[in-house]
Amino acid sequence: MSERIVVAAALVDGGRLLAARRSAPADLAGRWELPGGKVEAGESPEAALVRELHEELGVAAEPGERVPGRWPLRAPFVLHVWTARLLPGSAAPEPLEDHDALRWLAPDRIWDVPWLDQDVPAVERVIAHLGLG
Ligand code: 9L3
Ligand code: MG
Repeated sequence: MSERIVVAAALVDGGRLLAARRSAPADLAGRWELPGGKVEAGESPEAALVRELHEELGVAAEPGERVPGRWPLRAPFVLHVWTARLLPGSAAPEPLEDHDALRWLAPDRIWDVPWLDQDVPAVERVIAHLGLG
């Protein structure tokens, strides 16, 4: 079976990382993630990231670079992470679908929230990659 990529954003603003609390599905609800979703057929990962951030958070964002690494999710999905920033004039993020809370986490607060198990190693890599903390 071929792998399917789920893209997630390390969205950073003023040195703080955005975390989103999932409201669905039930087994993931209440846990925090880097927001994003599945890359659709014929779509680039960067385009998927921009689309997902617009759909889920109502923001206009710009992808930066890929954070090295790949983290297995439920097969056939694999998590890839990209840095991202809000474009000037973007709306502030709001939890429009799949989330019920958002937090901008300062480096010393990043482990205050219960991240999804699969996101923990990705967040560790984000911190190292961005030199947060
Ligand atoms: N997932 C895990 N960590 C993340 C994201 C964005 C997604 N940071 C998992 C949750 C779902 C699957 O990937 O099982 C697809 O994500 P979505 O399309 O429901 O956001
Ligand atoms: Mg999603």
